[in-house]
Amino acid sequence: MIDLYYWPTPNGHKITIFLEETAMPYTIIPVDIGKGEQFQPNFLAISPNNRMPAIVDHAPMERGEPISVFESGAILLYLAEKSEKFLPLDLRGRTEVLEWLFWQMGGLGPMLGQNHHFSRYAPERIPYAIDRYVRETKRLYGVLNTRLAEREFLAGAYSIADMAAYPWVVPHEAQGQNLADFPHVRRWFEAIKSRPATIRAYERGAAVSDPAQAGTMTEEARKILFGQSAQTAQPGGKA
Ligand SMILES: N[C@@H](CCC(=O)N[C@@H](CS)C(=O)NCC(=O)O)C(=O)O
Repeated sequence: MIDLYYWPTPNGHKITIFLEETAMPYTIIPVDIGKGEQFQPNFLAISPNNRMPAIVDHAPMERGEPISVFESGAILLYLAEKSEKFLPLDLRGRTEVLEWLFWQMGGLGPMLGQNHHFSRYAPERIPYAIDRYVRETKRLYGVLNTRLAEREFLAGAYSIADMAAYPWVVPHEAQGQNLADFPHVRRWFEAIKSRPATIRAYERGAAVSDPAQAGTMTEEARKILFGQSAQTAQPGGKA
């Protein structure tokens, strides 16, 4: 019913976690971003920002033509509304989940992404950039820790906000973070990690690409991922 355009990165894992939790039937369509498959015209037609994840729902609630969705936050929201799961229906509960969902989309994800870039992938070591993003990561982990000090999950019951944030905390060591400094994050992290759906989601990812390769990058992948320009997202365009 759902085609998931996917590669096992933090943003990809968010969606398999949701789909495994809800047991919605889905088919993974691998998009090997290190090989440039995100520039294929059929993918750009549904994801014009040349980023995965994206989905196509072949059985939308209103019936009719399939609906495609790009951006992991929009996908989680779409799937939560469709399944009526992991997003409260009441105004206050829903608003809280959306706050933390958007906090992840605008803060935790992009900042930790820059941390990964400068700590792991940049061809030269730039201490200022590493320090800036490791510090910002620490600040965001602090926000998460304070939020989780008095509640089990980010907003009410386990929700799409937690599913969005969790995969970004998985590589905490590579981000220069020690969970011993953030005990409430650690408790939350271990609880989500041990959920059967999370385990299945990461197994699905491992079947698509060997997790031992995560964090390594070929020269070809480096050029494709870090050499993009205004022309890159044109159909047929490449870095
Ligand atoms: N804001 C987007 C970010 C998605 C994103 O950055 N995806 C990366 C992998 S984690 C990607 O597809 N990169 C391909 C590229 O850079 O060309 C979301 O939340 O879906």
